Amino acid sequence: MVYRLYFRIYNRMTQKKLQKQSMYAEYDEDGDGIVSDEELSHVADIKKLEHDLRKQRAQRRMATASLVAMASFTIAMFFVDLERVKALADISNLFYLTGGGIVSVYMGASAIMNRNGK
Ligand SMILES: [Ca+2]
Repeated sequence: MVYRLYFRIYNRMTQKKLQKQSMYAEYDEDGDGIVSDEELSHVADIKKLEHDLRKQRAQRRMATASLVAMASFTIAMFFVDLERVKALADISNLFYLTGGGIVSVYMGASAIMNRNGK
């Protein structure tokens, strides 16, 4: 009984509160100003999730940029004279193949990840 009371007092004394506008405030899930052990244990999961989201966003941007580049290249070809288009034919073929490859790999990978529930 005395031990339990002592433990509660000790617990209250050692509880660490966050300073104002702390960078760790985002880990305080219930907003009581204290990051508990349980909340700290979620930090690794949150960090991994944020990392995955950043990676997905970068991949999506890359695929979008490839689509936009291919579209604008195609539109630009209408305003270039025929000799230059013929001269660029080899390069533009590779350009379309790699652009299409990037987009199709992105779509395939996101479809597989959705199926796996990740
Ligand atoms: Ca808390």
